Amino acid sequence: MKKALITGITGQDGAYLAELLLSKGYEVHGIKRRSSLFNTQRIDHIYEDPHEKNPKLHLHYGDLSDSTNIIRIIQEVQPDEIYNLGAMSHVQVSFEEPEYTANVDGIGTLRILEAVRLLGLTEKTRIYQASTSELYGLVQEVPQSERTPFYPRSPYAVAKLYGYWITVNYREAYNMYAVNGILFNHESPLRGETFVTRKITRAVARIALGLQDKIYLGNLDAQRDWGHAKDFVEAMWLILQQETPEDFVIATGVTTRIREFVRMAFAEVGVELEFTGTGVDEVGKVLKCNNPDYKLEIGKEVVAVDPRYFRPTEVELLIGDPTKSMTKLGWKPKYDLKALVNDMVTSDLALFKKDRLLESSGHRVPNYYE
Ligand code: NDP
Ligand code: GDR
Repeated sequence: MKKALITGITGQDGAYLAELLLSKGYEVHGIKRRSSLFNTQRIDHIYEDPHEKNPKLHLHYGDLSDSTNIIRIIQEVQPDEIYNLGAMSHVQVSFEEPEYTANVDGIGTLRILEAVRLLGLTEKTRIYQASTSELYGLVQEVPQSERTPFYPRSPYAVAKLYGYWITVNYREAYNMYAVNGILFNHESPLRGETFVTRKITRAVARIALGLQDKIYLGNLDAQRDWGHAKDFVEAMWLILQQETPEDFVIATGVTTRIREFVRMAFAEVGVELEFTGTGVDEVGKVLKCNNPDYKLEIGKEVVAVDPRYFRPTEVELLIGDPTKSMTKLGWKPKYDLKALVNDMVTSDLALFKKDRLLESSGHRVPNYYE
């Protein structure tokens, strides 16, 4: 039985990857951070009582900023595969926490590689580094492939640039199976609530159910190549199963503006939007409401722009070229953007119908604004 260690197992990708590896018969170990409240909601459904015989999923307390902790866990687990998914992953927050981001996303990667080397596991342990399309930053060429030059545009992307190159360097210097998956944006019902897609699908569900009036967003013109996280974790696994270690771009090859994602999400609840105005004065209003369950007034303003969500430096256009992963890995996504949006809105509607029920029976349900 193969053993895998996942950093960031409590995050979106960690949860889907853990599920995938368990289904393939792996023993899965994950690193979770200590927090003052339970933080394992995304994996609770696959976590067994540790007192049961032979559990297949094991959790270890740890942090990518703590090298002794990382060394100890890797020594104990002796993993065949490490998926380094742990990171301060929010681009805008990285402008507010640049040093922490560099430590965890940049040096954290070095800590994993160096632990494997120091423990004499270079031949046994394969390492996957969660690299990102944010490395491309300011557009150099489109579509972006494994050969496109990098131009990072945020402290997050600069930290990930270090993670990318230190992974390449350890592969070349020590002959390790250490590889980068350069993944374009991927989303799901498990996506963190402050990333734009989930912020939108949550708001659409809440507005349709009468729990919220409108959503405030930042740059509506940015373009992203969005896939489904379920498809993308399959690619992570494939990248570690090759004969020779190589880096791969994982993307759908289709790009869409934020505004269009908003339109598609509202369409899922039968609401047609009309956008008027430009820049900070742009608004989205209800043009038609075709679903009798959701009584939204025609002309109601449901989308507005708030400049606090603008970034000091923005990545305007991402569109990936997945040719190499499709030909060499045989990887092909099952979800297109419409199916992704449908999955997310359906899930958020179910979530907030429960909230509405609680509210209607007198319980106070908190909302989290970002
Ligand atoms: P999430 O933000 O959902 O999850 C991040 C995970 O990292 C969480 O488990 C988090 O723990 C953990 N983490 C944060 N800080 C630390 C730390 N100091 N030490 C150990 N663990 C830490 O991200 P995703 O699942 O979306 O992304 C997974 C990885 O892939 C990240 O590295 C991200 O940068 C990268 N990536 C993501 C893409 C995407 O579109 N989703 C695209 C390309 C790359 P906690 O739950 O306690 O916060
Ligand atoms: P991104 O994702 O920065 O691409 O990083 P995010 O969803 O945060 O932003 C995408 C684009 O939407 C614009 N935007 C907004 N973004 C947020 N979060 N909130 C808003 O209100 C808003 N309005 C407009 C942004 O300006 C941006 O252009 C994600 C993360 O998962 C990274 O960890 C990962 O590496 C990259 O994807 C690939």
